[in-house]
Amino acid sequence: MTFAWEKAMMTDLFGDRCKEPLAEGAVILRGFALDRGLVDVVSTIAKAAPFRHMQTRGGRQIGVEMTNCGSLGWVSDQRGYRYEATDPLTGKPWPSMPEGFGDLANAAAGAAGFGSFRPDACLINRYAPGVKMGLHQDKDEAGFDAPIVSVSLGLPATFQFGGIERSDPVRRHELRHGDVVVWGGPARLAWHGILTLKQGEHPETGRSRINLTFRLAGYR
Ligand code: MD3
Ligand code: FE
Repeated sequence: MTFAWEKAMMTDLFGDRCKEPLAEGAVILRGFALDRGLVDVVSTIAKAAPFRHMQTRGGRQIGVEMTNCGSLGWVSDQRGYRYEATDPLTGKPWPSMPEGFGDLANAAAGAAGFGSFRPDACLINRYAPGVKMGLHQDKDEAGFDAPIVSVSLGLPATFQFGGIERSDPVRRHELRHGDVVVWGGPARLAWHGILTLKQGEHPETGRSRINLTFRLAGYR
């Protein structure tokens, strides 16, 4: 539970020097997710809903390994992309959203200047060295009013961030362990991707990068 006064204090206490504006509606909160034990929580979730390579509509395997928590999870298979309440691998509901995850996403949205954010979906992506995520837009959600909050853990990655048009120029930013990015308003439908992950080893995640993406995927 986060009280309104707590949220206001956290918003103030997270210094402006840790905030890097990317574009209108998009800001990096450097180190916002440090020291919250998130990697251990991801391990617990992955015991119930293992990381897996999903398939694309065209029958190809996605290089990033994925799982989800929350009432909705992002899935991809030969029928396409969508959100589902059930994990197709286990036939069970996705693990529930840990309170610490929801509170972190809400606090990050607040620090970025957005109002109350209670995501129903957390997609968990795992990248091994050599894996990338090509430029795309996130358009599988029921609405685009809410922001998206993303949390980077483990090995650093180069994030590509463009504009609303596929042909808009793209800028690169390094995302490191503990960084949080909040995307909303005019940035919500921006094209984005992750360049091929470089080799490396991180004390908390080993030879991998983990990204948590919090979304309001269903209808309110
Ligand atoms: C900008 N994930 O899962 S997070 C994705 O690091 C995804 O795993 C990347 O793109 C990753 O869809 C990037 C940063 C991110 C997430 C959503 C966005 C940036 C965004 C939505 C709109 C604009
Ligand atoms: Fe995306």
